[in-house]
Amino acid sequence: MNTEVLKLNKNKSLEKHPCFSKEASKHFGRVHLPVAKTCNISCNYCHRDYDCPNESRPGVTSKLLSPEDAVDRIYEVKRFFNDISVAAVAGPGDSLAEPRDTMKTFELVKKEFPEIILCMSTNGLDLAENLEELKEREVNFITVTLNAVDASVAQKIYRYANYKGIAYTEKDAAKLLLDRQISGIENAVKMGFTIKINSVLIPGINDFHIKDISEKVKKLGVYLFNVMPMIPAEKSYFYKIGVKGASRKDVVKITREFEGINIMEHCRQCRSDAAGLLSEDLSKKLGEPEVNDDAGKCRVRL
Ligand code: CLF
Ligand code: SF4
Repeated sequence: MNTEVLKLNKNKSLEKHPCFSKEASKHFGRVHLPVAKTCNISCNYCHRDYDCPNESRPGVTSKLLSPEDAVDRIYEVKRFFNDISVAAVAGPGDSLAEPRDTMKTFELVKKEFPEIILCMSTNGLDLAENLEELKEREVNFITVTLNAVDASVAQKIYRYANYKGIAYTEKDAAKLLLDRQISGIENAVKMGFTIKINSVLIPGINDFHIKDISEKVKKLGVYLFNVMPMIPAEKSYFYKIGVKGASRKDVVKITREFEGINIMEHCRQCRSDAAGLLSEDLSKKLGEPEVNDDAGKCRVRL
């Protein structure tokens, strides 16, 4: 495909992606497919009885789906709202902690719904090594949750990281995660993916550092920057030690001065099984997801 056609396709997709375009969010919906069961890191604002707060409101239970169920889920959602332009994997664990189900899901969805845009969110630890496969599966939009660009700040946010079978803790975990995240983002931009960065605003932990994150991601060629106020998850480490949540107002106060990067202002901090328009989550209309043994729990990848 020549560059012009590629550019045109990219812009066309952007115009239809409800998260990457505020205008699109008025007309088009997304469906999240909760197939990612495990996680490869430990964030201090997370508790594993809850959905991943990186892309979901904590405190809600999701049904885990198999890749085959995920296709059925799209048919089900489309019965209520047909203008679903995007299908995404966004938890409840990390999409790439065990990439097999995530990749299979993208493959099956693309086969059944070739017109649907594929999207994925990840903490970025295992991103770089999965980019080729994501490209092959035509996943054009990726979100990376990047909560710090300095290891001393990251160390306060993450407890450990499991990478290629080795468990890292403390500063080693923070350094490794940062290194993998930056290299994943850099390579993804080079390969033509459209990248959004989510940063969770954690009062007293990284609020003074959000500007540094924005400067770094600007340099990396990221398309969109989304700062999300932390919603304290009960039982999480931060909750236990009394770290307070942030508000939308706090986000606006920090981001309104930022220049040279697109700032997302319409994020809904969706559940990992969210569906429909961003403004009206259909997952509630579809009824409480049937609870299975794994419901709502994302496990650590060992
Ligand atoms: Fe889902 Fe995220 Fe893709 Fe959108 S959500 S994986 S980019 S399709 Fe959107 Fe929801 Fe905000 Fe995420 S409103 S939490 S930014
Ligand atoms: Fe962090 Fe993993 Fe929890 Fe998501 S599921 S918030 S990446 S620990």
